[in-house]
Amino acid sequence: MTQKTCILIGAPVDSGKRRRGCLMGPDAYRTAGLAETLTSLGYAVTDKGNLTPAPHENDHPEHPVHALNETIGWTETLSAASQDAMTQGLPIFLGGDHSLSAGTVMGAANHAASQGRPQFVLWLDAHSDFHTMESSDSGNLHGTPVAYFTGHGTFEGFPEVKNPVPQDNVCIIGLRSVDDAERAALQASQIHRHDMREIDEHGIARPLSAFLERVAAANGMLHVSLDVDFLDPDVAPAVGTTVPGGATVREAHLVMEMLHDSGLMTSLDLVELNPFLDTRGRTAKLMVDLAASALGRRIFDRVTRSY
Ligand code: HAR
Ligand code: MN
Ligand code: MN
Ligand code: MN
Repeated sequence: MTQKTCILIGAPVDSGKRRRGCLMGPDAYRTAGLAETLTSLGYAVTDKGNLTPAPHENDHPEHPVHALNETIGWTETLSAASQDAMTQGLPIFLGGDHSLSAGTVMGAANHAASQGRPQFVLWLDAHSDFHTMESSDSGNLHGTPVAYFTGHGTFEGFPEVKNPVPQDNVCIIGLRSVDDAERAALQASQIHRHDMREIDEHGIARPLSAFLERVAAANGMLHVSLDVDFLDPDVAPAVGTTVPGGATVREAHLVMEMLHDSGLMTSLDLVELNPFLDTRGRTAKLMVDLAASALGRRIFDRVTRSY
């Protein structure tokens, strides 16, 4: 059997919002032992180091959209890197704020299209990130990538989205902070959305299984985007946009374990980690543990019933 390859790609994107610190994310994941952990699980691991944004015009500090040109530069870099890495193994993007997913998902979707396969996206987040540049009050582009890669809104200046991900192929789990304009747009969309109220009532496995069955039935490729704020801030404090009432450690691990069992995940983003806000690396370590679960680490063997 050929050894599976994980490709680590550092995406120190810090342009998607005003509070700084996500640029330290990739090195925090390295310090927390991501590569060593994946190697111990039997993967061949390649670390491509940290990327830089494509050349771009300087940003105007008064522009209502924060660091627009820098984010456009990142989208160009990351879409190319993502499409390329998809031919070499399973890319894991070490963020960086969530604006990076504009590029990573677009690159994955371009690759999927070249294979004649549909692209699906699992978005694990407190937020829906479905603003357009026009609807965003904050002007923070980390609140917009889902709109971008589904082809909703114009996104002038950004690379053209040649293979938009169909709304029906996107599933958001963990929602508990959605702005009014986003809510209206989401309700008019085909995006599958599962808020924390639903998770509380019915558990997290139900919507995830239903989604994974659809991905499998369509022979789809699956990009998973894990935002630190999907997790409850009590267990994952290192994020600028904490929202109380998030996923527990076990809920998050269950999602990752089910992803591994499904064999469907083809690319992964780890986003919004702000190591400047962490306490002794606990959030970075939890994110590494979650990635390990998604790639096959088991604490308990369900077949032999032994540790
Ligand atoms: N909806 C808010 C805004 O657009 C907050 C968006 C926060 N996004 C992230 N990633 N932190 O989910 O400004
Ligand atoms: Mn997000
Ligand atoms: Mn979020
Ligand atoms: Mn659904």
